[in-house]
Amino acid sequence: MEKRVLAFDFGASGGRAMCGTFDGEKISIEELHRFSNDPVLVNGTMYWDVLRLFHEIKQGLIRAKKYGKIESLGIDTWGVDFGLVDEQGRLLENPVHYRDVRTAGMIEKSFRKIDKERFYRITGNQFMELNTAFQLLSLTEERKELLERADQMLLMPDLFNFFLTGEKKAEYSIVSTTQLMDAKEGCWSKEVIEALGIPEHIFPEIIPSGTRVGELSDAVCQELELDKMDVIAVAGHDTQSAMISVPAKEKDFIFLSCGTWSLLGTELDAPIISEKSRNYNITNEGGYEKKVSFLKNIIGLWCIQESRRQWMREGKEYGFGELEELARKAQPLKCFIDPDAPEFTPAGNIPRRIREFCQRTGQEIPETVGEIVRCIDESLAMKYRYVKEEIQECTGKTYETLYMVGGGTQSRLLCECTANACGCTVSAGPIEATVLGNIALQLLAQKEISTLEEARQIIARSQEIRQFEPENERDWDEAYERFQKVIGK
Ligand code: LRH
Repeated sequence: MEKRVLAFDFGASGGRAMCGTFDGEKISIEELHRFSNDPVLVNGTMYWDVLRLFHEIKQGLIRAKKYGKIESLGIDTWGVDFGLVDEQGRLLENPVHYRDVRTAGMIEKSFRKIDKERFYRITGNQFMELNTAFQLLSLTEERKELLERADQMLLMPDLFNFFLTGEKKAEYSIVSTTQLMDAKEGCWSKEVIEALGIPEHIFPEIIPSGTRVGELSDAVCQELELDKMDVIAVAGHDTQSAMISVPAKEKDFIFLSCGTWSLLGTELDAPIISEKSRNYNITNEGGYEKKVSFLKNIIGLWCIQESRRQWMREGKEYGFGELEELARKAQPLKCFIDPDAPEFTPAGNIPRRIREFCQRTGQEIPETVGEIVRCIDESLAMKYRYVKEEIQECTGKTYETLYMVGGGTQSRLLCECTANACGCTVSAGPIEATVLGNIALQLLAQKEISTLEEARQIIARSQEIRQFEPENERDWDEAYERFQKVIGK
């Protein structure tokens, strides 16, 4: 008997409703609804348009009616962002975008309240201004009255689950992106929360990834004329849903989840929290069965996405395929950026910032569109090598194959550059890693699939996986020396 479930996957620039059908062997997916996610800048604050996004969930539910019985639905989103609701469950204001400037300087401020080393030792998280901890810290400074009115803080997937079911819970994987979780205990860290002056009562009960939150509320069912349906807290954090889809058979592997962000790391049974991992600013994030992703957040295809928007603002429209063609024609290994340099995080004129970066670091300046895109792809690949080496140093292991999953694997050029830079085999796919992981977690929750290993095998059978072998290693090794200088190492 075929089983059908619905996966809603929200990224920073768009979302989709997908129907997953499991026939016992493979999962097939069909896109029911696709929509953009457009942050809205109002009076200097960048918000997520959360009600519009909820409207899009409803459209997905309506479109899924054509299938008849659907077993459940699951929602995954980007990490760290949240909405605050009052006791009646009313949203107090629109969730604010993690790229908003309100967190500027908050990391340094937090170190006056809690010792940096202790902060890392408890949470095991990479320090990034966008983390929930620093967003909430900025509220304690600037918007105390808002926090006073808040009953619960609901992270994005939890907020949507609440809108659908009325249940206020915090799913484990998304909680692990906040920098407010005790990484070893898997609970909210009282010590960190108190030190930062955040009211403790706003943090909901944590539930494991892949558990049932509840069912669609009467109000939603009536409005949309739907039958009741289970809502499963999948891995609410998209990266952790994607992790389910890594087609590795070996226990120790290195993965790269590749979308707007690049998340590169390995899977562990327990967190690594050491001086080395703190110095390298590597994060421990939690997933299904409390597995730990020991990884680094790297600015990913964001630089290409935002450059494309810039060219559009200048009246020139390019498809991603076209950008790749132009990049292929450009001279290889000409110049590099540090994709994680602070100037590349905010939206705006990325091509100009890239030129400025190259000029400042005494390199040749990329002029054409193709040169810019090539510079981004090659710099990302070099950064992957750099982070892979850091991870290896921390775990004391070496990895022969790098498993790339997610939308970024559609770029052959990026896959090739990654194999060349890292000097190892790249296994690329599935493209739809997050959606397939979301679906598999629902099937696991319903006991249609028994284990994570089985889920990984089913997914590997369900979508194409390609292999890339390194080439021109000598040129890339030489260029890596230059790259390291450019990033100041
Ligand atoms: C990727 C991601 C990443 C970070 C960022 C904010 O989509 O979830 O892991 O948390 O978004």
